[in-house]
Amino acid sequence: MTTFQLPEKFDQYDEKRQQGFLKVKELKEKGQNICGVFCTYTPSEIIYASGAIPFGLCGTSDEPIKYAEVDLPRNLCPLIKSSYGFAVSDQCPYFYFSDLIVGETTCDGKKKMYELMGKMKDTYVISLPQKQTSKADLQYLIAEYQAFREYLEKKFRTRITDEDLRNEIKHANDIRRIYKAYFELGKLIPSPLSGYEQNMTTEAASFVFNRDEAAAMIAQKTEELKKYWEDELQYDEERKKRPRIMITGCPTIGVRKKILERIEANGADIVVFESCNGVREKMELIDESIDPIEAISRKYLGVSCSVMSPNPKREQIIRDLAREYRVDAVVEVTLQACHTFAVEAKNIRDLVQGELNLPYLHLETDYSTNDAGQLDTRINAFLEML
Ligand code: BJ8
Repeated sequence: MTTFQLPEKFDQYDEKRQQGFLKVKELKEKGQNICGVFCTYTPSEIIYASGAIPFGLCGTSDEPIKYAEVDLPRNLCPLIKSSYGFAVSDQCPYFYFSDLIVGETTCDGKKKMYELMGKMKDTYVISLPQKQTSKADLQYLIAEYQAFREYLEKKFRTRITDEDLRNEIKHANDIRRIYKAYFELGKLIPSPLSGYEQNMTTEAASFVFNRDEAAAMIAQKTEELKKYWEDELQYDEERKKRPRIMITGCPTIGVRKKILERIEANGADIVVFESCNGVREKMELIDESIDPIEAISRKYLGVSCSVMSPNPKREQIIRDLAREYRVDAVVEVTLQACHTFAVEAKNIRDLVQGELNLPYLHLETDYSTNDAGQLDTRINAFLEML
C-alpha cells in the first residue's frame, strides 16, 4: 500500500481540517484517484468513467486570501484568490491530495491561475468555445472533451469505453433528477426550502465521497420538507406574504452569510438560484441515446454562464424561472472584479425591470466582512420597498 504524507503544517490545523486531511488521505491510500475541479463546464461523467472522483475546489472563504495576494493582484475575484490561497498554503485536503487539477478556459483570472497551479500540480485545462450557438462551437467542444478523455486514459492507465461513458451519463442523470426535485420545492407557496439552507446542504453534499450517499441525503431532505409543507406550511398565511426572491449571478457560497442569510432574516424567501449553485445545471439531462461524447458536449455547451458571449440563454432561463417559481423580485450578486457577470448585469437589469416588470437589486461584494453592514442596509431597504 502506498502511504501519503500529510502537509508540514498539519499539527497547526484545527480539528475539523485535520479530519478532512485524514479522510482524503485514507481514500488515497485505498488507491482512489482524485481530480480537483472548479467549474460546471468540467464534464464529471468523463472523470467518473476513468475511475477517478471529482472534487470541487472553488474557494469560498476569506481566510486563505492573504496567501494568494503574495502572488496575485489584490483586485482579483475573491473566488479565484480564495481557491489559489487554499492551494498555495496547503490548507485544502482535496487540492493537496489531488492527482490532477482540471481547469477550463472560462474567465481570464481563472485561466491564468491554472498556469500558476500547473507549477504545483499536474494540471489539465479544457479549452471552451467562446459562444454556444454554431455547429463549429459544438465540434470544438466535442474535440476538447475527446482529448480530455484520452488524457485521462493515459494519466490513470485505463480505458474509457463508450459503454463506461453511457453508464456514467445515466448515473449522473439519475442524480440530477434527485437534486432537481429538491430545488423545485422552491416552487411551492410558501417555499419550505430556505435558500440559505439549500446552499449549505448542497455544499455539504459535494464533500460526501460517495455521490449516491450524497444524493440519498438530498432525497431524504426533499421528502421531509415536502411532508412539512403538506402537514403544516401550506396553511401558514403569514409565510405566504413573504416576497419570493430569485438570486442570479456569480456563485454565492462565499457570500452566503452576508447576503443569503440577510435576505431571509429580513423577511423574504429565496426560492430559486439562477447560478451554478442552483437548479440551472439540473434542468437539462444528457441525451442517453446518441454518441456519449457528443451528448456530454451538447449538455455542457448549454450552460449559460456569462463567460459565453453573447449569452442569450441566461435571459431565457431567468424568464422561465421567474414564471415557474412565481418570483416577486430578482437580486443579482456579482463578485468583485468578475467582469463578465458585472457587464452582463446591464442586460439582466433591463430584462427584469423591463420585460418582467419586477424589482431588481444588484449587489457587488467580496468575501470580507467589511461591507456586511452596508449590504444589510441595502437589502433591508429593497425588501421594505417590496
Ligand atoms: S460556469 S459561473 S463555475 S465560470 S466569479 S471565477 S467567472 S471572475 S465562477 Fe463559474 Fe464555471 Fe461560470 Fe459557473 Fe471568474 Fe467571475 Fe470569479 Fe467566476
